[in-house]
Amino acid sequence: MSENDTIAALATAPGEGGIAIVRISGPEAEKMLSALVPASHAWESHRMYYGHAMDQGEILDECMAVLFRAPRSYTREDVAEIHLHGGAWAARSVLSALYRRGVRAAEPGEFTRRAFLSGRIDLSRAEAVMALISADGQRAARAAVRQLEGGVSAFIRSAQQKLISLLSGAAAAIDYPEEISLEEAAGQLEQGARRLADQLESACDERGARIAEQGLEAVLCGRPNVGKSSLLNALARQERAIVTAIPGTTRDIVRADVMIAGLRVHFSDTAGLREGADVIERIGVDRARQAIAGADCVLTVLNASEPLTDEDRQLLRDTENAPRIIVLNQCDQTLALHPADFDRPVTVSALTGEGLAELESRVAAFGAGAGESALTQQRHMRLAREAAQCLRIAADACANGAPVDLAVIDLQQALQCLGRVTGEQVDEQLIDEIFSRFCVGK
Ligand SMILES: Nc1nc2c(ncn2[C@@H]2O[C@H](COP(=O)(O)OP(=O)(O)OP(=O)(O)O)[C@@H](O)[C@H]2O)c(=O)[nH]1
Ligand SMILES: [Mg+2]
Repeated sequence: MSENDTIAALATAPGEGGIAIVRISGPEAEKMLSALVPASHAWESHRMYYGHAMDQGEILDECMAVLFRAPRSYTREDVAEIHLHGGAWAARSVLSALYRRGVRAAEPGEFTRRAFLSGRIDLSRAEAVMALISADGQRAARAAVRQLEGGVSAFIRSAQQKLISLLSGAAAAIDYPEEISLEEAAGQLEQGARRLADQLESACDERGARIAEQGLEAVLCGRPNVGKSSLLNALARQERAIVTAIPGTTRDIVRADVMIAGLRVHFSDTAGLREGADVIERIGVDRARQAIAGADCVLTVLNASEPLTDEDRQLLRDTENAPRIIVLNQCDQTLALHPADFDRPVTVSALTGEGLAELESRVAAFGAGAGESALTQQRHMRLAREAAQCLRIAADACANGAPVDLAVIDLQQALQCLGRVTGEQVDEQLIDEIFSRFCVGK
């Protein structure tokens, strides 16, 4: 794959839509634009023109077109965009006319890859572009925008500077032992390395990053017939799970996705927990237990109109150490349970909708702060942890009286890890791997 030929792709999502944008990047972009959108004017950069996309004397579509001259463009090359009416045909015809003229079809992520290779954005920003495209909630999008604006780059740069100053302190002690004693240097290095390792580790919030990106897992559990399925339907605002007055109605896990305050929440309704059920229901009960164990938030549902049963008490004990909310359902009926007897319960009625808004905000509270740590991408967090580990090895070596030069090797390794986050130190294979996850046209 040559890096300086001219490439083109559909930049908007395929299918029906208001407009379809064909994007062209490379040295031939202006020539191709002039060939496909004949005009009597010269193409002024960054200006939108009205015209017609033409091929072999035939009008393909009415269009708007714009040229971004290098280096003020997405890729830093000449970039042209032809905005056509949405729908497959016009865009496909324009693209095939371009390919016939020798333009190459862009690989997934190739425009962003060029932006990276030309030095316009670093690797963490390129990854942010992809994260933003795939973000489906406000949380995930906000984290991606922060990264796109250089939040990750700034954090990594400041960590690199601290590391470099540790390294230069060590180098000074090695070169001028008469001025700085090696013990003193080792002491400073140890302290500084531990502090930086702490900072790097606290910048990684894996749970929060997962919740922001993929959503919060909330599981409804309780004995049969307390109203779990009814609650799921009320929260989802649609009839997802079957509701009947027969205990043991739900056997498999039923899921519903709900957006609460910009956070995606995956609610799972489970089989009512009880002993001695039939084979199918027992499997359901096992699945329910597994779901509870993996949940970010457990809704322990009780029927407020009935006194507690042994099963309820067992469930309250089983979920005691889980991130849980006690839900007293069926509050539209005469209460047999007193909210004051429970730890911060939410009183609701799946039937009337009472208390549901409070329940939602209590659930969303389990996602508070999600996606707000300095690093939110798996690759970045892995590298930051690796760097922190190298720093701790260096600090331990200093504490054990090892020569300072030895610690320097670990510090340099930590520096390399950080360089891989922003892409100063990357190999071709990693770049290929990252950009191949993009969609075509980005
Ligand atoms: N009055 C009243 N009835 C409710 C409420 N929630 C559920 N019910 C009724 O309680 C019965 C059981 O409801 P489900 O939602 O199927 O209960 P479940 O916990 O999913 O039961 P299993 O699937 O058997 O474990 C149904 O007849 C519902 O109509 C409520 O808030 N108020
Ligand atoms: Mg049910």
